Amino acid sequence: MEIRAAIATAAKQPLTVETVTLDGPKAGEVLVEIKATGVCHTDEFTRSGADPEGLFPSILGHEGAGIVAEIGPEVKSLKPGDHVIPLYIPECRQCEFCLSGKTNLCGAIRATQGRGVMPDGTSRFSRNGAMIHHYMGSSTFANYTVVPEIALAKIRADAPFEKVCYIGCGVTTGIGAVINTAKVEPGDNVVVFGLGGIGLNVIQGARMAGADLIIGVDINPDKRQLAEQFGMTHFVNPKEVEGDLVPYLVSLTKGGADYSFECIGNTKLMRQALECCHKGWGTSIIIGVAGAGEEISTRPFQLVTGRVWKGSAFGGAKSRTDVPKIVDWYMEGKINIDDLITHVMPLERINEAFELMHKGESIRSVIRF
Ligand code: NAD
Ligand code: AHE
Ligand code: ZN
Repeated sequence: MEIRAAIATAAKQPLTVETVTLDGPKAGEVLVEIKATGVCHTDEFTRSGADPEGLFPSILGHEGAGIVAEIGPEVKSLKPGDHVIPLYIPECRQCEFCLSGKTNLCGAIRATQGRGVMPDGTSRFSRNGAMIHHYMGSSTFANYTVVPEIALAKIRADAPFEKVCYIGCGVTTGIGAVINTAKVEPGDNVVVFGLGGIGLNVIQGARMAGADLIIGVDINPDKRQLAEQFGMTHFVNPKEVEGDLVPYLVSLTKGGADYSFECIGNTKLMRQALECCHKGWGTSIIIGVAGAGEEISTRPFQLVTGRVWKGSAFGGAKSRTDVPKIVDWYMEGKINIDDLITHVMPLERINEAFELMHKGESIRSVIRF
């Protein structure tokens, strides 16, 4: 079939919205009509050329929601008409990772996903006969996409696509990092580096968990008001701090954070996020994605003296199991998504979403098909 998609033709180039050929679903695959998709900083990370796994040409986007249009052979858990959210971390419930109970990183199709193809090693997307890569197993910057059955969460039919698409990455990543990865408890002090589409959800999760101090760190003072609305108790602009940021944060938390979260992708800030943690137990969660070749460092003494470095992908959420529950939380008014979606636009204007992100003027831009 002919579809409309935004193509990342080469690193650093604007996306081009074109007609693309999409082959139908093969065994274990599902054709999804995408109704809405958010634009996450990770899409920009890959578009920029910083992603060591970045492939071109490709159809980016991994924060979508839509309707099952057709199922391939052997698909059992979904039928046409079901409402779904594509999952860049699937949940096969059979692999070593899923069965371990220790991680949400399903290993069933990660290798082919990283090569920009479906599990059988081929792509469903092409243009003038030339193959276009899939992205993160999702490719939601298109009005139709093909996704493996194990990478789709079935959600309730009354949930609005242009809101719950954000659960496909940012909401789950931020809230999940607090609840699943850090396991923040009432009274904990939390420091959040980066108050964008992820960091504000970390703040929302920290408030839900009953954190005491919720300190937000960002160089953009315009992020302050929304962060306070979501539960931030103190705002720190590093540009306004005299001297080093780390001792300032340790002093503000009276000894160091119980938990810190890096939601930017800056390795220098990852170090600061670790070192502002409390001696003996403070844990720092890396959420931000850093570019090819970048490495983190600290004095080993920081770990010897009890600080802990952890990472979190998709908020540690078991995707097919947890995403429908988070959609329920939204529908029951337990979490706020609406105020984080600052811009809605058609696919043809998708490059504006990246410009708004760069100017620091958006939290989430959503493409509505
Ligand atoms: P965003 O652009 O919405 O937000 C980034 C924020 O960081 C902005 O508010 C910006 O002002 C702030 N910032 C930038 N440089 C800073 C600095 N030097 N000091 C303090 N603040 C600074 O991005 P996002 O969509 O929230 O994504 C954040 C990061 O999380 C990205 O690296 C993204 O790739 C990553 N991410 C990871 C996962 C995961 O599962 N681990 C999921 C989604 C996104
Ligand atoms: N391809 C990059 C890593 C990108 C990355 O870390 N992705 C996160 C999700 S970001 C969503 O916005 C993730 O879940 N990673 C787990 C995984 O298996 O990819 C690189 O550095 O190679
Ligand atoms: Zn994302």
